[in-house]
Amino acid sequence: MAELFHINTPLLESISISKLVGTPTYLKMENSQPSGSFKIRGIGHLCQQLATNSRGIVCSSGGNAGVAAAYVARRMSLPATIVVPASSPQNVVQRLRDHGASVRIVGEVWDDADAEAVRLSLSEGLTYVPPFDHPLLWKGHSSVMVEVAAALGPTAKPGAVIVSVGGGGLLCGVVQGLQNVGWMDVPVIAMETVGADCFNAAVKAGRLVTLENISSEAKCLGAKTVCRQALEYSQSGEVTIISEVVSDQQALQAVLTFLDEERVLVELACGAALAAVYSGLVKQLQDEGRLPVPLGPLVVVVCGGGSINLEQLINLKHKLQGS
Ligand code: PLV
Repeated sequence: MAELFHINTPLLESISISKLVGTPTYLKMENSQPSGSFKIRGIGHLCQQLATNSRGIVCSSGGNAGVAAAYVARRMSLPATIVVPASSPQNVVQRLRDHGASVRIVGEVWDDADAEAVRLSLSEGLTYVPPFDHPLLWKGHSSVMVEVAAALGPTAKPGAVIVSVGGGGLLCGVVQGLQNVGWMDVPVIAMETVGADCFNAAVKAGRLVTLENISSEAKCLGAKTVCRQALEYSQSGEVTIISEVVSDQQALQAVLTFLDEERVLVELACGAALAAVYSGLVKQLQDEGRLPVPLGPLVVVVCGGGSINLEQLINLKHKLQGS
């Protein structure tokens, strides 16, 4: 069996969130992956399938996919080139270099960096590693739900699973994981921020929508177009996907509350998922009859993310809250 790069992360009950929401709430701590986010699950799997005889990999990323790709490439003794947009913070670029990756900074948003990564893969004969749109990524990500099912045991079933959506890779992986464990009747709450809401726009329009720009500060949710599979799952009727959008302010408040209550720092992309509980959205969905009352245990995928440190958190707070 191929070596795994990701770890089986803890599933922790949050007493404060459980109290707030009125149902036991479990945090799947993907922030504790070796690369700091869930991305290593899918990227590890994809690289093992596609890159064992490669002369090197090239990955486009808002940050976290790149760190996962650089980590995996180092473990596989492959050279890695990571292409990031100018919006990726310096500490992420430094981390990529610390993993031995060569970093190119191209364009303003992920879509620009991706075009360059595709070009490089063709011109240099490198294996292209996409951050969210590939069946091998979704298969790798699906292990997150298999672990949740094993940790909760055969008698428990979640009332809902909450995830953040950027390009939709995590969402597709979670849906496949639900399929694998026979939980297709568990609704998924898919969270985005205003200005990085390409999935919500697609769901509303009933077709893929390309955003004009990414105005959210949650740059790691900043793909302009969601992957087709995510939209197809939402239209398929096989699974209920509730698409919701929060403001950057709500995502930031969630990051701050999570830091205070759970003593874990995550980036804004992850704050979008946490805002579903902290901003009262779950309660609102129950009031609207879109989630049952009482609700079974909630599972929040704490997707993690390294695009944050104390200084950036303080800057974001100034920018978004004016304090
Ligand atoms: N981030 C991607 C895409 O960026 C990247 O390159 O790292 N939570 C965190 C912390 C993330 O970094 C991402 C994706 C997501 C959630 C959303 O995952 P997705 O793209 O699979 O929906 C532009």
